[in-house]
Amino acid sequence: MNITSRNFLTTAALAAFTAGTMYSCKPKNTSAAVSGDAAAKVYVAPGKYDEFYNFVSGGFNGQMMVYGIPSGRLLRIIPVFSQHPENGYGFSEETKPMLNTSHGFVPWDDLHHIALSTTNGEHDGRWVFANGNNSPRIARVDMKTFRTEEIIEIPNSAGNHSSPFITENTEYTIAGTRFSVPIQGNPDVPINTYKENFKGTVSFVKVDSITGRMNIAFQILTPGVNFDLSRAGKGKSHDWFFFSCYNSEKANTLLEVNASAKDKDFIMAVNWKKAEQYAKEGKGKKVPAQYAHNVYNDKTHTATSTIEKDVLLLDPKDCPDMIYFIPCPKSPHGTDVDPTGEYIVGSGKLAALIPVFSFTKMQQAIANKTFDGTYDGFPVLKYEAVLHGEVQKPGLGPLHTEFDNEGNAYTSMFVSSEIVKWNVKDVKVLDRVPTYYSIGHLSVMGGPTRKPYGKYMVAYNKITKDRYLPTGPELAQSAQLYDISGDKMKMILDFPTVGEPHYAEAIPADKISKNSVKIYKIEENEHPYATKGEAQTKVERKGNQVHVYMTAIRSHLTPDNIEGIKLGDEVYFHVTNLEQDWDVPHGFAIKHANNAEILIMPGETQTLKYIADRVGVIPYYCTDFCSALHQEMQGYMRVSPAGSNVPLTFSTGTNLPAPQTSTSVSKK
Ligand code: RUQ
Ligand code: CUA
Repeated sequence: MNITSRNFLTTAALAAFTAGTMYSCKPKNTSAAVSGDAAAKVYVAPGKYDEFYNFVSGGFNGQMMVYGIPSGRLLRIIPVFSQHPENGYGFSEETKPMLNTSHGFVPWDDLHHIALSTTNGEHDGRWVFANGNNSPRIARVDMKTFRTEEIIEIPNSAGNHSSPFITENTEYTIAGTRFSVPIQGNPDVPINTYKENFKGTVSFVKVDSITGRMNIAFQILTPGVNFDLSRAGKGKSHDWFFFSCYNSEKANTLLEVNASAKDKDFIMAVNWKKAEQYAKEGKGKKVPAQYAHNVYNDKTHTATSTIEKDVLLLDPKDCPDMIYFIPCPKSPHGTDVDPTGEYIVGSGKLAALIPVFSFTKMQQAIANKTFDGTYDGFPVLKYEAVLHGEVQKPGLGPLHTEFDNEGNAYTSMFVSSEIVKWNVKDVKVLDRVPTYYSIGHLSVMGGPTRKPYGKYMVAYNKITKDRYLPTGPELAQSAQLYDISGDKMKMILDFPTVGEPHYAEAIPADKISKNSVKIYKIEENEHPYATKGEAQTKVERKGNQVHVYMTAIRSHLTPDNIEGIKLGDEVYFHVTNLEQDWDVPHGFAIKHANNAEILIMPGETQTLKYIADRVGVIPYYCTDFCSALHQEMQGYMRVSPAGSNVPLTFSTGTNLPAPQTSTSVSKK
């Protein structure tokens, strides 16, 4: 390619990216895209279940959504990195620590990618990992409870985009920094000293095979590029991890031009088995770092946050034969490994073709030292020597590739708004379908595993424009479902999503549904403020803190009359839901509380904090319509002036203040 034509492609593609309005490439006739039997294929009759759970990232809403496939019905929003007033996540005293970081409480993040845990490269139905892109974090959701159980912050990282992809047996979940920054040493350097002072890292977070507990095993210091995405090897490539990187130019300004100057960037191949061994042999260095590690305990129903103080850093200079760079055309976004583990696909956002690399050839090139110079001291493998083939004229703006169970690949094309199906072996294009519009990620059922289920594929689109009824300037993003069981891909459903979906993964329903937790056993509740029966309800004062040990059961809160609260008191309502029946949560809200409600599951205890900032009688009530007498499920708290001598009392049903006991007497 000569300079002029290369520049032309770059400029045109860039214009389309920045403006997002390259309509000449967009499919025009949207109504003709759905065939006659589409409705029957996605119809899940009322009362019937979907075939797949689909875990979808929420992007800038910071949450994870669960949809049923093929119906497209939204089943659940799982709060992960953002506070969720609907159930009190991040508002209750128990869940606030989940959002703690080394920078304090951070109630939001940008969640891009999902990784379902696997054993031998196949879904095992245990955990869902998710990345926090902005304040670098990885979260783990338990598939038994659909709750976020753990969040670990990633130090020495600035934008955790290349994450939380996992190795075949979920040995590790990884985190590659999107932004390179000054790491270690003095961080206060001029920005234009990028080339000398900025570095990247990729982190390997160990996942305990029994409990799922995460711990940063080691970080690897890398050249100051931008890491975009990554995938672990499979089968024969099991020991390797592949990271796409752009900005190998190391630009620190106007990246849309300056990070697109070179013809090729890289896929960085890391032999993580070697890295693991080097770490074990003491090749790494413990460096000071501050990061939060937050864990939710299902027995105490409470999260704790611990600030960790150091991390093991591997400098590749001390670790030979661990990292190789594979040249990859034009700012690769996705790098994806096929089910056999032999083929590695690089999707260069600005490239006019899709390169497919061979793991076998890569191993030969390493053995024979078929190098094409070095990058920052790392051997660069010769492009032609590791290339299996190139998909010619696939479309414009390739982003991500997924695989089916029949040797086919599906690549999303952002600029030309389409999905292109091609054969992995002979790299021939087989079919293409439009998406509406500007697809980002796509998800084939089981696509990243060793045994994809195929059958359906979902496109996650960035722009909806005319797809749904207008809703003012802000429109929903869209997902589109395709039937991929035949030779031709067929669109069968179009549904709006919550937030901006990036990656998603689907898993057959029965791998999860049979293990779903229905209640928390009240006798196993180890919450320090649990109240396991109405007889144990009480109100205790400790200085200006008042602890209300409250219970909820259809259809009353105990106690429902509380007096003796003083202006300025901090009142903690520890509400235990005494129900032991599936799907009977109770909610708790108190007028003017400066947070949200709490929604308490059967057998669980949750705490809402209330600052008594006004004198008066303050109502509280159950927020979840739990019974015919739900509207009666309410109570009053009396707040008196600071110096008042109204005694601390509580009652339910007696219409009298309860007799004062030693524990409930106000001590002055
Ligand atoms: S991204 S649309 Cu995964 Cu953040 Cu590709
Ligand atoms: Cu409990 Cu409504």
